[in-house]
Amino acid sequence: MSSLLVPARGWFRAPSGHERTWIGLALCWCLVLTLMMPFWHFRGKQNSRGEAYLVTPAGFQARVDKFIAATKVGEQNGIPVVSPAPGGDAYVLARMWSWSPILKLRQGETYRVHLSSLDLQHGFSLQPLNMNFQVMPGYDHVLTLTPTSKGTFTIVCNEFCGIGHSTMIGKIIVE
Ligand SMILES: [Cu+2]
Repeated sequence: MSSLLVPARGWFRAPSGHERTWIGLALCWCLVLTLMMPFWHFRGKQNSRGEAYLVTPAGFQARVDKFIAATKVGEQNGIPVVSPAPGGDAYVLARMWSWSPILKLRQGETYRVHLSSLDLQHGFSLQPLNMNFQVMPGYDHVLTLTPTSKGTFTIVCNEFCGIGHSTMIGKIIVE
């Protein structure tokens, strides 16, 4: 019952001793993490430069269709596999609930990877590297990307986008 009652006057005791130390440490760590966000923006090699352009979903779809027609080398589970030219443009289109096409890239080459969505907001999360970018309808977000290791990388959607969200899985293959 006591939790339903107003606490007695004078209940507050200012932190002291070890409690004060721990609050101080936690506060300092909050400040360090806050400063690391802008720091990694400039220092890290894993960040987007924020290059983005306005695009209509239909316009983006048309560019992706053209890209797939020009670079298709195969198909996996009905999703086209493409091999874009090193140094050139590549496209990944998000929609409920798939990523298309599957990119086949070469290690050490640089690509301009365009990301956009046909319907609503999705999250491009490249695993196991854990690189994360927002994918918005109406925006062509360009990542300048140079794969440094070979293998198969999975793209998972990390913005909840409906009933099929957890099955929204794409792929980038680096050879
Ligand atoms: Cu999604």
